[in-house]
Amino acid sequence: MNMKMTFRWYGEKDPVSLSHIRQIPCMTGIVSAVYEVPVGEVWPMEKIEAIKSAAAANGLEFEVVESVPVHEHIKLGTPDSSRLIDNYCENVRRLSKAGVKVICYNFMPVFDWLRSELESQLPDGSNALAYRHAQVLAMNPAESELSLPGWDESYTKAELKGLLKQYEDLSAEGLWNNVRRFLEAVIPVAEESGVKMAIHPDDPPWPIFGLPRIITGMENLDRFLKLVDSEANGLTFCIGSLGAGRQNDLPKMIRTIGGSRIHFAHLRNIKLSGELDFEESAHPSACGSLDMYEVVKALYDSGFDGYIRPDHGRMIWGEKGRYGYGLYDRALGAAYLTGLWEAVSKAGK
Ligand SMILES: [Mn+2]
Repeated sequence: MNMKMTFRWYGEKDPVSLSHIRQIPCMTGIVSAVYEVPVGEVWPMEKIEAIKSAAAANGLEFEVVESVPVHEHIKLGTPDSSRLIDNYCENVRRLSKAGVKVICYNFMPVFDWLRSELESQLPDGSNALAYRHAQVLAMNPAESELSLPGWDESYTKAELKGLLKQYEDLSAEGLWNNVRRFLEAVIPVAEESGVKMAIHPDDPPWPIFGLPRIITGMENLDRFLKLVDSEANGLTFCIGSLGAGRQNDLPKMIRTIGGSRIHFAHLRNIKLSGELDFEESAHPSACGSLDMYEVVKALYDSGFDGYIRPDHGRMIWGEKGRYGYGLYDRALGAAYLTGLWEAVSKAGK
């Protein structure tokens, strides 16, 4: 079985260069996206090809996209969503033409992943992202200045308020209906194109700011996979997201779902500090609350042959950069995960 180790790259503006990424041992490729096109529009082929060429010039593949964002109107199911879903399908076709095999996306209303602190100090002097529920409850989502990598920043405050208002009438069941409509259109195109769709779980896996969240745990993942029962309808198994929910037994979930529906794994560790509080930690099991060995073993035993990437890292050694997406700690994470995979796969022979 062939796991491929990959690394997220935010394009030419990313302070982490491809020439540095290629020096991480056993790195096979990058995970990236076209960032300059507004959400909902079709990505120009030359922009997709440019990422591929830049990666190839550094000996790296570009087989995983994270993300092709889903327009809010698709999640809301507004009348123009059919046109937006058509555009989404066209992006799947174009990415397939450029050799992309897996597309990661999420279905979280308005806000992507959420943390309350961007530079939480750890005892060793490094800093990391943290989520403290009491701080989140105190935030006003329409006024907050918080911004995290990957968020759609194109909304003005007034538009954001309008969007939050539109969501007031959408229940969790409404969101389920809209994700089913999305899958029923996109998955057949993915099948034809040889692309695997891999939804990212909600992070954290519970509702925030009164907005519904549904990709949260075993029962809902099972329901999601059955909406369109195809290998092309799969998961990004992000353990830092799912693992924040104490009820989620990650190795058991991986074994239940099976490797054929997990196309991409985000492997990082978190330290649970309260019922709904956690901070991000270094990747090794000893540094956080998640058993990374058992997760990797469950992936291996389930026949997983997709892509793995280290996920958010701490900021260490004085590095400045995108929160969670510096070079050094993610590179340490990649090396650790490569070692775990080697150990598990050699023991499994
Ligand atoms: Mn993730």
